[in-house]
Amino acid sequence: MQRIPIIDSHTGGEPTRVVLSGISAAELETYRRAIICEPRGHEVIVGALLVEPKDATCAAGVIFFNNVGLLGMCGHGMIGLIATLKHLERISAGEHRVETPVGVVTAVLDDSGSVSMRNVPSYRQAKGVKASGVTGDVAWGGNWFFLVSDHGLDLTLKNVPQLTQASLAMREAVRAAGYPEVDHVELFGPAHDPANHSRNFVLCPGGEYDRSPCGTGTSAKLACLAADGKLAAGEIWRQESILGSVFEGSYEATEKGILPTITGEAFITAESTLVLDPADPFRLGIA
Ligand code: PYC
Repeated sequence: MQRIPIIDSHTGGEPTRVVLSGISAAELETYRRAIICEPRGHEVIVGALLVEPKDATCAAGVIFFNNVGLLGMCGHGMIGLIATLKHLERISAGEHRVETPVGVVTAVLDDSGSVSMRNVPSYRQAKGVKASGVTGDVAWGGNWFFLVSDHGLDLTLKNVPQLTQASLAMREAVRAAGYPEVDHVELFGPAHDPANHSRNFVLCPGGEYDRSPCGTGTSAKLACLAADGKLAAGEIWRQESILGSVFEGSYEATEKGILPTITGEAFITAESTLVLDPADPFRLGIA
């Protein structure tokens, strides 16, 4: 039997599965589906493999992954990772640097449990891109997004199948329009709670939707708002998810774009060990 210890959490409804040990970065592709997919998991889970950081000033290194591959960064996952390290008593309240494949992220863990993570530099790549009957922006927030407001769809849970289909068509069209790097689509609409500025629906690379407001997606949104002069540095943007969970975002201006800070909270849901039985035909997951 092979054993992989994990801690599960969720951030605004979106699950994170932190892999504590048992596999190396080189083995991740072999075990990625075993950790994320059925029969042990579910396509929506984002995995976070703890690795030794190259940068000695970092408390940890992490590689995020999902049902279809690796993620550059993951905002809800970073908040889940910090909550997990706190749960394990490996860190306490204060500032912690974490190395990701796309750069170092600084996370501040508050005594209350909330986490503010200063993300990698974010920027808008293109404005007013036409794709599949809509017009949107292409932006980087640690992952690549196509951000669309003029979609005419209701951002409600009962509409998830329709939102997913429409977002998949937009993704195909924006890639064909010259942005093959885009793997997330983010639709915006009016917030349901007047305390928030906007509601979103985020299609993830594997066809699932983000239950949280998406940390990298909110970073990409802040980059577009900053580029349009619609949000000043330091001003708070409250982004509501399709579930109604909220991330607070703000940014510092830099020469190349913005440095976003995203605040949210994660809750531990399980301490567990995955078991891979060599006799199990589905031990590596159902792809
Ligand atoms: O929070 O950045 C995020 C994220 C990306 C994919 C799922 N969540």
